Amino acid sequence: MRARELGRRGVVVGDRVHVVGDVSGDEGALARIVRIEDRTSVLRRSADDDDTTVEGRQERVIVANADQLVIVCALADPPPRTGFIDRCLVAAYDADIEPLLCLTKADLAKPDDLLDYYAELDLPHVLCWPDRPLETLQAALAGRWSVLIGHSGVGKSTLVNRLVPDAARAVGEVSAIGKGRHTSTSAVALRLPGQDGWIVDTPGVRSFGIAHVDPDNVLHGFPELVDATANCPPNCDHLGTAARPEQAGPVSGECGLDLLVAAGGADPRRVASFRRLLASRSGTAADDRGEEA
Ligand SMILES: Nc1nc2c(ncn2[C@@H]2O[C@H](COP(=O)(O)OP(=O)(O)OP(=O)(O)O)[C@@H](O)[C@H]2O)c(=O)[nH]1
Ligand SMILES: [Mg+2]
Ligand SMILES: [Zn+2]
Repeated sequence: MRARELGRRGVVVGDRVHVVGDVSGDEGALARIVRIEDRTSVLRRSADDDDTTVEGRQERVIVANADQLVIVCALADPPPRTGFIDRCLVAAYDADIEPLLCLTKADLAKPDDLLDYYAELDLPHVLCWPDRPLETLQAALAGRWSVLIGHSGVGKSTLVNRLVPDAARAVGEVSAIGKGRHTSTSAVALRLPGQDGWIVDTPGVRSFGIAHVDPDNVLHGFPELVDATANCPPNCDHLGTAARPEQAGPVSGECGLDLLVAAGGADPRRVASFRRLLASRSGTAADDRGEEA
């Protein structure tokens, strides 16, 4: 239990803490958390994108001290959503946590389209089949603190049960409309057997709000686009001429991202995704929250 001297500081999964009292772990043993170590990283998500609303400002710490964000995405059932993955990438780079794209249900669909979307990004990925060994994933997890994030029903707990055979995480069904049933309700950290690493299973999330991310840092979730913004006019909003509202005033030059796309140097879908995020971030459009349909 928490000691009174912690005050209002919250303890989250991944925190390293000092404990006093009966630390035997026996039934009925009682120990108190008296101190929380400084965190090396904090992965957050906000309820909404817009930091001008109460909901938007409400942010949750998902996990502390993680060094890898495993974005778990099913290739089908539920279908992959690049908007959601892009948001996770923004949050990962913002928190200085390395992303890993983990594609599950490889028995149901091919990954080619999805991987094509990330072709210009140096994003590591692993493919998982239900009936093949998880060697590649295991190698990527070895020695690290990894947190699994993904929509409900993508197979996070299924993976955890295979990686940690005595984890006994409940596994749910995906309904006919392709949505999971939010089987897992709390985050749990588990030690990987035979490896010096930990894995955190989390409940499925519907959307990944990024109101807590500084607008200037949203671009870091799109590392392949960063260089091109050196060609932008001063104070460019990167929204591009097409999206610019009438009242925004005169445009002194073209956004470097438009020039990059025109030159064939970037996937226009990634640029569009970046711009949708910027727009919803500023509260001007809330149509893409990376949610399931
Ligand atoms: N075909 C197929 N089905 C899978 C695979 N992995 C998981 N499933 C199924 O997908 C469903 C959801 O799996 P879960 O592990 O509960 O998903 P989750 O991501 O933990 O879901 P929440 O806890 O709700 O967030 C279950 O019926 C699994 O059997 C896979 O590789 N292939
Ligand atoms: Mg689960
Ligand atoms: Zn620009």
